[in-house]
Amino acid sequence: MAGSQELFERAKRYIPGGVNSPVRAFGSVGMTPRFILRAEKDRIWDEEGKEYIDYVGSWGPMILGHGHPAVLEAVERAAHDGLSFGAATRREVEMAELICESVASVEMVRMVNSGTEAVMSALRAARAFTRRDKIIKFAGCYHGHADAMLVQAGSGLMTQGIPGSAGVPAGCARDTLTAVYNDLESVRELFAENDGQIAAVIVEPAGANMGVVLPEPGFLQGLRGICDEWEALLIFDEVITGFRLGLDGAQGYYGVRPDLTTFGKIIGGGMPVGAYGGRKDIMSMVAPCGPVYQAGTLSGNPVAMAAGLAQLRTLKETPDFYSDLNRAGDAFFRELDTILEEARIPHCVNHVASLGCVFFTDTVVRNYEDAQSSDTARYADYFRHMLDKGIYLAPSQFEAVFLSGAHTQADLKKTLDAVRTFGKELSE
Ligand code: HOZ
Repeated sequence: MAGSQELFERAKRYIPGGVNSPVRAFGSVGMTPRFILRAEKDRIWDEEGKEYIDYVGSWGPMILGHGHPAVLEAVERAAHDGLSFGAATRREVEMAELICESVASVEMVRMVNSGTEAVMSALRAARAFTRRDKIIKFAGCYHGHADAMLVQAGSGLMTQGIPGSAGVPAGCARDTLTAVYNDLESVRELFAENDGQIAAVIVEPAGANMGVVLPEPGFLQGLRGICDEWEALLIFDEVITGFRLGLDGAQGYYGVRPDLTTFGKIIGGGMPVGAYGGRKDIMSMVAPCGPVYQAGTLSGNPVAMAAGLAQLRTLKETPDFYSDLNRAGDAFFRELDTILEEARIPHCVNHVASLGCVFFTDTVVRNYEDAQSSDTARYADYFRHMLDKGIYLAPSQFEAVFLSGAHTQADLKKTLDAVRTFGKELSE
C-alpha cells in the first residue's frame, strides 16, 4: 500500500503543492505531510499505520473527538434520507434555533459552506447596512481567503512568510485597513483618518491564526465603544472560538456583544459548514428579505446540518462539558509553560480554555509583530520531536493546539512527557 511519501509524490503531480490547503504541506517544518487514514476519539492513524494523539482536530471542529457516536449516527441517518435537496429542510430550522438560543447577539442566522463564505457574506451585509465600504481588520487575524481579507493575514500566509496574496485586485484591498491587535489607538487613528467611511471592524475575539493571541482586558470592550462612537458595526469572527470557549463562544466568555458573528468548524461537527448571523435589522437585509444577495446550492446541507446539530446538542446537554474541558486545558498549558521554563527554553505559552499554543520567543506575544519574533526553526525541531513521539501538532508555529473532550489525562501526560524530553535533548 502506498505510504505518505509516495502519495505526496503522486499528489504533487495533480494538486498544487500536493495539498488542498497550504499549511497541510508541512513546508515550514521541512517534512513530508502525513497522509491520514482514519481517526477515533483523540487519535489519528497515518497511511503507514502509525498512531498519533491528535491536537489539530481538523483545526477545531472535533471538540468531542473523532467519531463521536451521536454525530456518526446522525450523519448515517441523514445520508439515508438524502444527501442534498437544494430545498428547505427541518434540520436547518433546528440549527438556526439552536445557534440563536445559544448566542444572545445572534437574532437571525444564515447557513453557508465555509468560514470564508461566512465572512465574505457578513462583510457584504455590513457594507449594505452602513452604506460604507471600508473595513478594519487586524494584522495576523485570518478571516478566510476572500480577496478583501488577504491583507496582512495570519494562518497559511504567515506560514509562507507573505503579507498577502497575488491575484487580489488593488481595488479589493484598498478598502481593507489594518490595525494592530490589542492596540485601540491604532483603531482610533484609522477611524479618524477615514471619517464616515468605515462600515465595520472585524476581529477574531481571541486570535488563533497567528498562533494564539489573546485580547487584553478592555480590548474587545474598547472596540465595541469605538464602533458605537463612529456608528460602525463590530463583527466577531468566531469560526474558531464559536462553541469552543463555551456555548456562547468568545463573546460570552469576554462579555462583549458584536453586531454580527461568523461561525464555522464546530457547528458542522466535521462537515463543511459556515454561518453568519447577528442583529435582526442587519440580517433582514439579506435576500430574499432584502437587497443583499447571497445564495448556495449546498447551504444548509442536510448531512452537514445533522452532524452539526448532533455535536451542538451533545455539547449543550453534557453537564460540565465546557468546565471540565477548559479546566483540563488550563492545567495542560500551565504545565507546558512550567516544563519549558524549567528547561530554560525561551518561550511564551498563550492559552484560553482548550485553545492555546507555544511561541518560541522571549517576547510576550500580544500581536502579529510579536508572533513573528518566534524562532520558527525551533518550532520545526519541536514539531518533529513530538511527531516522532506520536504527538500530532499543527505543522506551523502560527496555528493553535486544540484540546477535545476525548483527550484523556493519560494522553495529556504522555504529551507533556514528550515536551520534557524535547527540553532535555535541547539542553544536552
Ligand atoms: N486555515 C487552517 C488553519 N487555520 C488550515 C486549514 C486546513 O489546512 O485544513
